[in-house]
Amino acid sequence: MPVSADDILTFDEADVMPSVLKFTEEDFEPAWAETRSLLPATREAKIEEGINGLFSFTTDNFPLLGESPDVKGFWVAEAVWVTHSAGVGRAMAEWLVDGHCSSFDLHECDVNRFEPHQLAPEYVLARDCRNFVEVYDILHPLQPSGDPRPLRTSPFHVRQQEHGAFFLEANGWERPHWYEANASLLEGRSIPTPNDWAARYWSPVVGAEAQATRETVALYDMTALKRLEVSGPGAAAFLERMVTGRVAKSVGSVTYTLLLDHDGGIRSDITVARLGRDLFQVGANGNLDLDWLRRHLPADGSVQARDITPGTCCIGLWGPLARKVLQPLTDEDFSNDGLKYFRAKRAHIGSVPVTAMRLSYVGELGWELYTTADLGLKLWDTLWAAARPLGGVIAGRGAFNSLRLEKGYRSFGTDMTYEHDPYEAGVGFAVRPDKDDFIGKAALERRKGNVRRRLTCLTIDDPHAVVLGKEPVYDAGRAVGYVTSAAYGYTIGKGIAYAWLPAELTSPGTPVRIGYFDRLIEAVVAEEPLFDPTMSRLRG
Ligand code: THG
Repeated sequence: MPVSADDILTFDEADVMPSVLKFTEEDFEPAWAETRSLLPATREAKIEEGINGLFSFTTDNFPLLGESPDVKGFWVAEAVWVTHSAGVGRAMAEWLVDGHCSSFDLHECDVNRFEPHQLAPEYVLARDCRNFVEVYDILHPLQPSGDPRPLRTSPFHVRQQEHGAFFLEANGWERPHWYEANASLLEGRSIPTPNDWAARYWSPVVGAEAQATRETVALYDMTALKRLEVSGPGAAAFLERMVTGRVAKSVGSVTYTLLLDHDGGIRSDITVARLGRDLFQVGANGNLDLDWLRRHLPADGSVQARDITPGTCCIGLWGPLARKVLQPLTDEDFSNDGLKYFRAKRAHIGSVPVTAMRLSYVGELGWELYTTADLGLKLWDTLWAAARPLGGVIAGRGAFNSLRLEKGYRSFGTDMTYEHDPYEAGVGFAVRPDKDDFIGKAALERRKGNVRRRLTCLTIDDPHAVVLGKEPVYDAGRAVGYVTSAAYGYTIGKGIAYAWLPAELTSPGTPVRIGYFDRLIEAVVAEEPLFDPTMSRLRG
């Protein structure tokens, strides 16, 4: 019986408490009848006193914590269940007193995390009602949340449907996980089948798409990647103060760098592209990155930050044949010297103006190609017409995830969070301790020599023993850490699991076990990255 937050009674109106409504016998009757049939002992019982208690549900089952974006100094701690209340109390106390919470990662609870569509009353009602039904179910980690869908569609959506895309949802976006039309790629390949649970929301086509990316070239829909624009005469100095790296470099530079909190914990890993003297494009992880930047904007109005994700789109064109596909479509020079690794420039691809950035989360030669949404389909069709005759493919997120784990690229929110610092997480290379002050610098200097746990690469020999993330890791029967992300590596021919482990267990060759349902899976610490450690693929 959903009750909208606006309709909750005040103390004055309520008989007992605002969260307790009147017991209505007719609503309880069906459940009571089932109870009596299941538990004979209750058949003689009667209800002496009934209450109708409110539960608070949110669209993602996490509470709403933090400072209002509109009213400075107005703090929220709502939708907190009794089971979480003590932890939330501690977290809020730390946050209010210290300005950040060092005990727990709160990014999933932050009241500012939502995308605009997630605040629509219809969306809230539909998702919350479903969450009420599923709250105690065992859900597969990839199980999509159902209606309302589809919500956000990239300009490529119609083509993706034509290719038999199996869609999952990412931040409201429909994103292909694999394409049924690629089933023909399976010929001549043997893709190992995972165990039953891991084989849900999976197809052997995922493996074929991953291998094909490394063999030829693939188009990936990267539209769901959060894009922010930071601009204005103060933009360069502002960003320098916010990030761990140097980003006020030449126009055309792209930098992989980190946002830290004041305690040195990782708030996000981002890419910063300088597209003009006073214009930067930030590849981010979510709405909280925009919120964090906005909270720190100089008061004089010399910098603006806005979300440009809606209204734009992105295709990742990656693989050894990427240059053969792209160069004939443009007058701009896309040779190795014409656009170096981690450089950006504007170009026309056929009739479509793009911003091209030479980087790749899948670890292959190629570019992220950004354009406005209206021209997205034209860009897709132009690239596809050029890629197809060369044996190119379109590929989905399943392949993407496997390839990025082979390359050892971390994913914020899964592999690393506010609870971890860059040295522990293996992204210390993105910190420039010699640069001027930035948020988190002092705290990080204190933490640097004190790495007691590490994000560690494990491999699994048994090809059927694919794990999914969040499983415990055991050393000699003792739980010592947990898996963050995992996938089968279709190039290296082994299972991959990244895990947080005590530093003393992180030397390559160390055997550990991963708890998976009632089993223990043998795994071993591996040297990373597992694929192309010399970067010959990316820099060639
Ligand atoms: N593309 C863009 N922005 C992004 C992502 C992206 N922002 C969010 C998220 N993804 C950031 N994650 C990464 C992770 C790794 C890399 C890029 C973005 C990467 N790393 C090189 C490496 O470690 O070898 C960087 C080397 C260097 O610093 O020169 O490419 O997918 N636009």
